[in-house]
Amino acid sequence: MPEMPQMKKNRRWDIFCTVVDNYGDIGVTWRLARQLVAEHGVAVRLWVDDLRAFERMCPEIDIHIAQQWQQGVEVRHWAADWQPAEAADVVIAAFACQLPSAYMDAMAEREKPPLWMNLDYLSAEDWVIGCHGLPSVKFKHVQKFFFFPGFQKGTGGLLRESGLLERRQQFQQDPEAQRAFLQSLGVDRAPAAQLISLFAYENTGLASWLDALASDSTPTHVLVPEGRILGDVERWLGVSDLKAGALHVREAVTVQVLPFVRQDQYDQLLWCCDFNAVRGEDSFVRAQWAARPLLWHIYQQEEDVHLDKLEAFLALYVKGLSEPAREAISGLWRAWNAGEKITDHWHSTRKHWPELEKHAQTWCLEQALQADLATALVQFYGNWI
Ligand code: TRH
Repeated sequence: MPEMPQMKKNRRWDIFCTVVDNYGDIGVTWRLARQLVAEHGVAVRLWVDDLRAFERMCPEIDIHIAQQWQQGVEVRHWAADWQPAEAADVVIAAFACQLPSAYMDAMAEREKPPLWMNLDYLSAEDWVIGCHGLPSVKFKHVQKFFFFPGFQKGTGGLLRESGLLERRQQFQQDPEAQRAFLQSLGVDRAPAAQLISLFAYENTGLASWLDALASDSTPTHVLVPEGRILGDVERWLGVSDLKAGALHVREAVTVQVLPFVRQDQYDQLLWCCDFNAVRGEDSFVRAQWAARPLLWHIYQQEEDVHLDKLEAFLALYVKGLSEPAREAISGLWRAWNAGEKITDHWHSTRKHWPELEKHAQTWCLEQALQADLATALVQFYGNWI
Protein backbone atom coordinates (compact mmCIF):
# COMPACT_ATOMS: atom_id res chain seq x y z
CA MET A 1 0.00 0.00 0.00
CA PRO A 2 1.46 3.45 -0.86
CA GLU A 3 2.45 5.28 2.27
CA MET A 4 1.16 8.73 3.06
CA PRO A 5 3.88 11.30 3.85
CA GLN A 6 2.75 11.69 7.48
CA MET A 7 3.03 7.97 8.08
CA LYS A 8 6.72 8.02 7.35
CA LYS A 9 7.45 9.73 10.64
CA ASN A 10 4.87 7.77 12.57
CA ARG A 11 6.18 4.33 12.22
CA ARG A 12 6.52 3.04 15.71
CA TRP A 13 3.96 0.54 16.89
CA ASP A 14 3.67 -1.13 20.27
CA ILE A 15 1.68 -4.35 20.57
CA PHE A 16 0.84 -5.59 24.06
CA CYS A 17 0.06 -9.24 24.65
CA THR A 18 -0.81 -11.04 27.84
CA VAL A 19 -0.78 -14.79 27.47
CA VAL A 20 -4.07 -15.80 29.10
CA ASP A 21 -3.63 -19.48 28.33
CA ASN A 22 -2.76 -21.60 25.32
CA TYR A 23 -1.04 -20.15 22.28
CA GLY A 24 -3.62 -17.99 20.52
CA ASP A 25 -2.74 -14.67 22.16
CA ILE A 26 0.93 -14.88 21.31
CA GLY A 27 0.20 -16.67 18.04
CA VAL A 28 -1.90 -13.80 16.72
CA THR A 29 0.27 -10.95 17.99
CA TRP A 30 3.53 -12.52 16.81
CA ARG A 31 2.08 -13.08 13.36
CA LEU A 32 0.74 -9.52 13.22
CA ALA A 33 4.01 -8.00 14.45
CA ARG A 34 6.06 -9.84 11.82
CA GLN A 35 3.73 -8.85 9.05
CA LEU A 36 3.70 -5.18 10.03
CA VAL A 37 7.49 -5.15 9.94
CA ALA A 38 7.89 -7.17 6.76
CA GLU A 39 5.12 -5.66 4.67
CA HIS A 40 4.41 -2.21 6.07
CA GLY A 41 7.86 -1.02 7.08
CA VAL A 42 6.89 -0.05 10.61
CA ALA A 43 9.02 -0.60 13.71
CA VAL A 44 7.23 -2.91 16.10
CA ARG A 45 7.82 -3.61 19.75
CA LEU A 46 5.94 -6.67 20.92
CA TRP A 47 5.44 -6.69 24.69
CA VAL A 48 4.75 -10.19 25.99
CA ASP A 49 4.25 -11.16 29.62
CA ASP A 50 5.07 -14.86 29.16
CA LEU A 51 7.90 -15.78 26.85
CA ARG A 52 7.57 -19.55 27.40
CA ALA A 53 4.45 -19.89 25.25
CA PHE A 54 6.23 -17.76 22.65
CA GLU A 55 9.27 -20.03 22.69
CA ARG A 56 7.13 -23.01 21.64
CA MET A 57 6.38 -21.44 18.27
CA CYS A 58 9.63 -19.48 17.95
CA PRO A 59 12.44 -21.56 19.48
CA GLU A 60 14.98 -18.72 19.00
CA ILE A 61 13.31 -16.77 21.80
CA ASP A 62 15.54 -16.43 24.83
CA ILE A 63 13.07 -16.52 27.70
CA HIS A 64 15.57 -14.96 30.09
CA ILE A 65 16.16 -11.64 28.41
CA ALA A 66 14.14 -8.46 28.54
CA GLN A 67 14.81 -7.21 25.01
CA GLN A 68 15.63 -9.09 21.83
CA TRP A 69 15.05 -8.88 18.09
CA GLN A 70 13.32 -11.71 16.27
CA GLN A 71 12.60 -11.50 12.54
CA GLY A 72 12.78 -7.72 12.67
CA VAL A 73 10.44 -7.42 15.66
CA GLU A 74 11.71 -5.98 18.92
CA VAL A 75 10.46 -8.42 21.52
CA ARG A 76 10.16 -7.05 25.04
CA HIS A 77 9.43 -9.02 28.14
CA TRP A 78 6.48 -7.28 29.77
CA ALA A 79 7.64 -7.73 33.34
CA ALA A 80 5.63 -7.01 36.48
CA ASP A 81 8.08 -4.24 37.42
CA TRP A 82 7.43 -1.99 34.43
CA GLN A 83 10.36 0.17 33.41
CA PRO A 84 9.56 3.57 31.87
CA ALA A 85 9.18 3.42 28.09
CA GLU A 86 8.27 6.06 25.55
CA ALA A 87 4.83 5.55 24.04
CA ALA A 88 4.68 4.62 20.37
CA ASP A 89 2.65 6.23 17.57
CA VAL A 90 0.23 3.31 17.42
CA VAL A 91 -0.59 1.22 20.45
CA ILE A 92 -2.40 -2.09 20.17
CA ALA A 93 -3.75 -3.77 23.27
CA ALA A 94 -4.44 -7.31 22.15
CA PHE A 95 -7.58 -8.98 23.42
CA ALA A 96 -8.47 -6.26 25.92
CA CYS A 97 -5.28 -6.57 27.92
CA GLN A 98 -4.73 -3.83 30.47
CA LEU A 99 -1.74 -1.61 29.65
CA PRO A 100 0.73 -0.64 32.41
CA SER A 101 -0.51 2.57 34.03
CA ALA A 102 2.88 4.27 33.59
CA TYR A 103 2.67 3.51 29.87
CA MET A 104 -0.84 5.01 29.71
CA ASP A 105 0.55 8.14 31.32
CA ALA A 106 3.30 8.17 28.71
CA MET A 107 0.64 7.96 25.97
CA ALA A 108 -1.19 10.94 27.45
CA GLU A 109 2.02 12.94 27.79
CA ARG A 110 2.87 12.73 24.09
CA GLU A 111 2.51 15.92 22.13
CA LYS A 112 0.30 14.06 19.65
CA PRO A 113 -1.54 11.23 21.36
CA PRO A 114 -1.07 7.80 19.82
CA LEU A 115 -3.70 5.83 18.00
CA TRP A 116 -4.79 3.36 20.67
CA MET A 117 -6.69 0.27 19.62
CA ASN A 118 -8.03 -2.83 21.21
CA LEU A 119 -7.55 -5.79 18.90
CA ASP A 120 -10.48 -8.02 19.75
CA TYR A 121 -11.10 -11.74 19.47
CA LEU A 122 -12.34 -13.09 16.19
CA SER A 123 -16.06 -13.61 15.84
CA ALA A 124 -18.40 -14.08 12.89
CA GLU A 125 -21.34 -12.54 14.76
CA ASP A 126 -23.14 -9.72 12.96
CA TRP A 127 -22.80 -7.16 15.75
CA VAL A 128 -19.04 -7.09 15.08
CA ILE A 129 -19.65 -5.10 11.88
CA GLY A 130 -21.48 -2.38 13.80
CA CYS A 131 -18.80 -2.12 16.48
CA HIS A 132 -15.64 -2.34 14.40
CA GLY A 133 -13.74 0.94 14.39
CA LEU A 134 -15.95 2.64 17.00
CA PRO A 135 -14.45 4.73 19.80
CA SER A 136 -14.21 2.90 23.10
CA VAL A 137 -13.05 4.37 26.42
CA LYS A 138 -10.78 7.40 26.88
CA PHE A 139 -7.75 7.71 29.13
CA LYS A 140 -7.33 11.42 29.81
CA HIS A 141 -7.53 12.77 26.24
CA VAL A 142 -6.33 9.53 24.58
CA GLN A 143 -9.13 7.77 22.75
CA LYS A 144 -9.23 4.01 22.41
CA PHE A 145 -10.87 2.33 19.40
CA PHE A 146 -12.34 -1.12 18.87
CA PHE A 147 -10.72 -3.11 16.11
CA PHE A 148 -12.51 -6.35 15.25
CA PRO A 149 -11.15 -9.03 12.99
CA GLY A 150 -13.86 -10.77 11.02
CA PHE A 151 -15.09 -12.60 7.97
CA GLN A 152 -17.45 -10.03 6.57
CA LYS A 153 -17.17 -6.68 4.86
CA GLY A 154 -17.08 -3.92 7.45
CA THR A 155 -14.82 -5.85 9.83
CA GLY A 156 -11.02 -5.73 10.18
CA GLY A 157 -10.56 -8.94 8.17
CA LEU A 158 -8.20 -11.82 8.90
CA LEU A 159 -4.45 -12.06 9.25
CA ARG A 160 -3.06 -13.10 5.87
CA GLU A 161 0.50 -12.50 4.80
CA SER A 162 1.16 -11.27 1.30
CA GLY A 163 1.62 -14.16 -1.16
CA LEU A 164 0.38 -16.72 1.36
CA LEU A 165 -2.17 -18.35 -0.93
CA GLU A 166 0.30 -18.54 -3.81
CA ARG A 167 2.89 -20.21 -1.55
CA ARG A 168 0.28 -22.59 -0.26
CA GLN A 169 -0.90 -23.49 -3.75
CA GLN A 170 2.64 -24.09 -4.97
CA PHE A 171 3.33 -26.36 -2.02
CA GLN A 172 0.10 -28.30 -2.49
CA GLN A 173 1.01 -28.87 -6.13
CA ASP A 174 4.45 -30.20 -5.21
CA PRO A 175 4.25 -33.77 -3.83
CA GLU A 176 8.02 -33.93 -3.38
CA ALA A 177 8.09 -30.76 -1.22
CA GLN A 178 5.29 -32.21 0.88
CA ARG A 179 7.03 -35.55 1.22
CA ALA A 180 10.28 -33.85 2.28
CA PHE A 181 8.47 -31.64 4.76
CA LEU A 182 6.57 -34.55 6.32
CA GLN A 183 9.74 -36.57 6.46
CA SER A 184 11.44 -33.74 8.35
CA LEU A 185 8.79 -34.32 11.01
CA GLY A 186 9.35 -38.08 10.89
CA VAL A 187 6.13 -38.71 8.99
CA ASP A 188 6.06 -41.36 6.29
CA ARG A 189 2.71 -41.09 4.63
CA ALA A 190 1.36 -44.29 3.11
CA PRO A 191 0.37 -43.41 -0.51
CA ALA A 192 -3.29 -44.38 -0.13
CA ALA A 193 -3.77 -42.93 3.34
CA GLN A 194 -5.78 -39.80 3.99
CA LEU A 195 -3.90 -37.40 6.20
CA ILE A 196 -5.60 -35.63 9.11
CA SER A 197 -4.09 -33.12 11.51
CA LEU A 198 -5.60 -32.96 14.98
CA PHE A 199 -5.13 -29.86 17.14
CA ALA A 200 -7.94 -29.62 19.68
CA TYR A 201 -8.80 -29.17 23.33
CA GLU A 202 -9.74 -32.19 25.46
CA ASN A 203 -12.67 -33.85 23.69
CA THR A 204 -14.74 -36.83 24.81
CA GLY A 205 -15.94 -37.27 21.23
CA LEU A 206 -12.48 -38.18 19.98
CA ALA A 207 -12.81 -41.92 20.72
CA SER A 208 -15.84 -42.17 18.44
CA TRP A 209 -13.95 -40.48 15.62
CA LEU A 210 -10.92 -42.72 16.00
CA ASP A 211 -13.26 -45.75 16.12
CA ALA A 212 -14.78 -44.64 12.83
CA LEU A 213 -11.37 -44.13 11.24
CA ALA A 214 -10.07 -47.48 12.51
CA SER A 215 -12.94 -49.39 10.95
CA ASP A 216 -12.89 -47.46 7.66
CA SER A 217 -11.92 -49.12 4.38
CA THR A 218 -9.60 -46.16 3.63
CA PRO A 219 -6.45 -45.97 5.74
CA THR A 220 -5.97 -42.77 7.72
CA HIS A 221 -2.85 -41.23 9.21
CA VAL A 222 -3.69 -38.86 12.07
CA LEU A 223 -1.00 -36.36 13.04
CA VAL A 224 -1.37 -34.94 16.55
CA PRO A 225 0.86 -32.07 17.65
CA GLU A 226 1.72 -32.37 21.36
CA GLY A 227 -1.01 -30.70 23.37
CA ARG A 228 -4.24 -30.93 25.30
CA ILE A 229 -5.96 -33.66 23.25
CA LEU A 230 -3.22 -36.20 23.96
CA GLY A 231 -4.97 -37.51 27.09
CA ASP A 232 -7.97 -38.55 24.98
CA VAL A 233 -5.67 -40.13 22.40
CA GLU A 234 -3.90 -42.09 25.15
CA ARG A 235 -7.19 -43.35 26.56
CA TRP A 236 -8.32 -44.54 23.15
CA LEU A 237 -5.01 -46.25 22.41
CA GLY A 238 -4.76 -47.67 25.91
CA VAL A 239 -1.27 -46.27 26.41
CA SER A 240 0.21 -43.62 28.65
CA ASP A 241 2.76 -40.86 28.38
CA LEU A 242 2.46 -40.18 24.65
CA LYS A 243 5.26 -37.98 23.40
CA ALA A 244 6.36 -36.54 20.07
CA GLY A 245 7.54 -39.36 17.84
CA ALA A 246 5.09 -41.96 19.22
CA LEU A 247 3.34 -43.92 16.48
CA HIS A 248 0.52 -46.43 17.00
CA VAL A 249 -1.47 -48.42 14.48
CA ARG A 250 -5.00 -49.66 15.20
CA GLU A 251 -6.62 -51.35 12.22
CA ALA A 252 -6.96 -48.74 9.46
CA VAL A 253 -5.77 -45.80 11.53
CA THR A 254 -2.22 -44.73 12.31
CA VAL A 255 -1.89 -42.17 15.08
CA GLN A 256 1.36 -40.25 15.27
CA VAL A 257 2.34 -37.60 17.78
CA LEU A 258 4.27 -34.64 16.41
CA PRO A 259 6.31 -32.04 18.20
CA PHE A 260 4.83 -28.56 18.46
CA VAL A 261 6.41 -26.89 15.44
CA ARG A 262 7.15 -23.29 14.35
CA GLN A 263 4.20 -21.34 13.01
CA ASP A 264 5.31 -21.55 9.40
CA GLN A 265 5.85 -25.29 9.68
CA TYR A 266 2.40 -25.64 11.18
CA ASP A 267 1.05 -23.94 8.06
CA GLN A 268 2.83 -26.49 5.91
CA LEU A 269 1.39 -29.29 8.00
CA LEU A 270 -2.12 -27.94 7.39
CA TRP A 271 -1.37 -27.62 3.67
CA CYS A 272 -0.31 -31.29 3.49
CA CYS A 273 -3.40 -32.67 5.21
CA ASP A 274 -6.68 -33.65 3.59
CA PHE A 275 -8.59 -32.57 6.67
CA ASN A 276 -7.59 -30.34 9.56
CA ALA A 277 -9.04 -30.31 13.05
CA VAL A 278 -8.12 -26.95 14.55
CA ARG A 279 -9.07 -24.84 17.54
CA GLY A 280 -9.14 -21.39 19.10
CA GLU A 281 -8.49 -18.57 16.69
CA ASP A 282 -5.24 -18.57 14.80
CA SER A 283 -5.04 -22.25 13.77
CA PHE A 284 -8.71 -21.95 12.77
CA VAL A 285 -7.87 -19.13 10.37
CA ARG A 286 -4.77 -20.89 9.05
CA ALA A 287 -6.85 -23.99 8.25
CA GLN A 288 -9.13 -21.78 6.16
CA TRP A 289 -6.14 -20.50 4.21
CA ALA A 290 -5.11 -24.15 3.71
CA ALA A 291 -8.29 -24.46 1.63
CA ARG A 292 -9.10 -27.96 2.82
CA PRO A 293 -12.15 -29.18 4.77
CA LEU A 294 -11.82 -28.47 8.46
CA LEU A 295 -13.28 -29.07 11.89
CA TRP A 296 -13.21 -26.28 14.46
CA HIS A 297 -12.97 -26.82 18.19
CA ILE A 298 -13.97 -23.43 19.50
CA TYR A 299 -12.49 -22.00 22.71
CA GLN A 300 -15.05 -22.51 25.48
CA GLN A 301 -16.41 -19.44 27.22
CA GLU A 302 -18.57 -18.89 30.25
CA GLU A 303 -22.32 -19.33 29.83
CA ASP A 304 -21.67 -21.07 26.53
CA VAL A 305 -21.42 -17.79 24.63
CA HIS A 306 -18.94 -19.56 22.36
CA LEU A 307 -21.83 -21.59 20.95
CA ASP A 308 -23.33 -18.41 19.46
CA LYS A 309 -19.99 -17.75 17.82
CA LEU A 310 -19.90 -21.26 16.46
CA GLU A 311 -23.38 -20.88 14.98
CA ALA A 312 -22.54 -17.46 13.55
CA PHE A 313 -19.54 -18.88 11.74
CA LEU A 314 -21.43 -21.94 10.52
CA ALA A 315 -24.21 -19.73 9.14
CA LEU A 316 -21.65 -17.95 6.98
CA TYR A 317 -19.52 -20.94 6.11
CA VAL A 318 -22.25 -23.27 4.85
CA LYS A 319 -23.67 -20.74 2.37
CA GLY A 320 -23.33 -22.18 -1.09
CA LEU A 321 -23.30 -25.81 0.06
CA SER A 322 -26.06 -28.25 -0.85
CA GLU A 323 -28.54 -28.91 1.95
CA PRO A 324 -27.20 -32.42 2.76
CA ALA A 325 -23.58 -31.20 2.81
CA ARG A 326 -24.61 -28.31 5.06
CA GLU A 327 -26.28 -30.65 7.47
CA ALA A 328 -23.35 -33.03 7.47
CA ILE A 329 -20.65 -30.47 8.24
CA SER A 330 -22.80 -28.51 10.70
CA GLY A 331 -23.73 -31.71 12.51
CA LEU A 332 -20.10 -32.73 12.73
CA TRP A 333 -18.98 -29.36 14.11
CA ARG A 334 -21.82 -29.17 16.64
CA ALA A 335 -21.28 -32.71 17.92
CA TRP A 336 -17.49 -32.19 18.17
CA ASN A 337 -17.99 -29.02 20.18
CA ALA A 338 -20.45 -30.76 22.47
CA GLY A 339 -17.99 -33.61 23.06
CA GLU A 340 -20.56 -36.05 21.67
CA LYS A 341 -20.08 -39.11 19.48
CA ILE A 342 -19.29 -38.03 15.96
CA THR A 343 -19.22 -41.38 14.15
CA ASP A 344 -22.41 -40.84 12.11
CA HIS A 345 -21.58 -37.21 11.42
CA TRP A 346 -18.16 -38.23 10.18
CA HIS A 347 -19.66 -40.80 7.81
CA SER A 348 -22.15 -38.23 6.49
CA THR A 349 -19.36 -35.71 6.02
CA ARG A 350 -17.30 -38.24 4.06
CA LYS A 351 -20.25 -38.72 1.68
CA HIS A 352 -19.97 -35.07 0.62
CA TRP A 353 -16.20 -34.94 0.44
CA PRO A 354 -15.72 -33.60 -3.12
CA GLU A 355 -18.27 -30.86 -2.51
CA LEU A 356 -16.67 -29.91 0.80
CA GLU A 357 -13.20 -29.85 -0.76
CA LYS A 358 -14.35 -27.51 -3.50
CA HIS A 359 -16.20 -25.38 -0.98
CA ALA A 360 -13.08 -25.00 1.19
CA GLN A 361 -11.27 -23.55 -1.83
CA THR A 362 -14.09 -21.19 -2.70
CA TRP A 363 -14.38 -20.02 0.91
CA CYS A 364 -10.65 -19.36 1.04
CA LEU A 365 -10.74 -17.29 -2.15
CA GLU A 366 -13.79 -15.35 -1.00
CA GLN A 367 -12.13 -14.52 2.32
CA ALA A 368 -8.99 -13.41 0.53
CA LEU A 369 -11.00 -10.73 -1.31
CA GLN A 370 -11.10 -8.73 1.92
CA ALA A 371 -8.11 -6.62 2.95
CA ASP A 372 -5.96 -8.55 5.41
CA LEU A 373 -5.97 -7.48 9.04
CA ALA A 374 -2.49 -5.90 9.10
CA THR A 375 -3.29 -3.82 6.02
CA ALA A 376 -6.64 -2.85 7.52
CA LEU A 377 -4.87 -1.66 10.69
CA VAL A 378 -2.42 0.41 8.67
CA GLN A 379 -5.30 1.88 6.67
CA PHE A 380 -7.18 2.66 9.87
CA TYR A 381 -4.15 4.53 11.11
CA GLY A 382 -3.81 6.34 7.77
CA ASN A 383 -7.42 7.51 8.00
CA TRP A 384 -7.04 8.49 11.63
CA ILE A 385 -4.08 10.78 11.06
O1 TRH B 1 -3.81 -22.21 21.49
P1 TRH B 1 -5.20 -21.85 21.20
O2 TRH B 1 -6.22 -22.67 21.82
O3 TRH B 1 -5.44 -20.35 21.58
C1 TRH B 1 -6.61 -19.88 22.19
C2 TRH B 1 -7.47 -19.08 21.32
O4 TRH B 1 -6.77 -18.11 20.65
C3 TRH B 1 -8.57 -18.46 22.11
O5 TRH B 1 -9.37 -17.68 21.30
C4 TRH B 1 -7.97 -17.64 23.18
O6 TRH B 1 -8.93 -17.07 23.96
C5 TRH B 1 -7.11 -18.52 24.02
O7 TRH B 1 -6.11 -19.10 23.23
C6 TRH B 1 -6.47 -17.75 25.12
O8 TRH B 1 -5.45 -21.92 19.61
P2 TRH B 1 -4.96 -20.97 18.41
O9 TRH B 1 -5.64 -19.66 18.45
O10 TRH B 1 -5.15 -21.76 17.22
O11 TRH B 1 -3.43 -20.75 18.67
C7 TRH B 1 -2.48 -21.73 18.45
C8 TRH B 1 -1.23 -21.13 17.88
O12 TRH B 1 -0.18 -22.08 17.90
C9 TRH B 1 -1.39 -20.71 16.43
O13 TRH B 1 -0.68 -19.50 16.21
C10 TRH B 1 -0.71 -21.82 15.65
C11 TRH B 1 0.39 -22.18 16.61
N1 TRH B 1 0.95 -23.53 16.46
C12 TRH B 1 2.28 -23.65 16.15
O14 TRH B 1 2.98 -22.66 15.92
N2 TRH B 1 2.81 -24.91 16.06
C13 TRH B 1 2.09 -26.04 16.28
O15 TRH B 1 2.62 -27.16 16.20
C14 TRH B 1 0.70 -25.89 16.58
C15 TRH B 1 -0.15 -27.11 16.80
C16 TRH B 1 0.17 -24.62 16.68
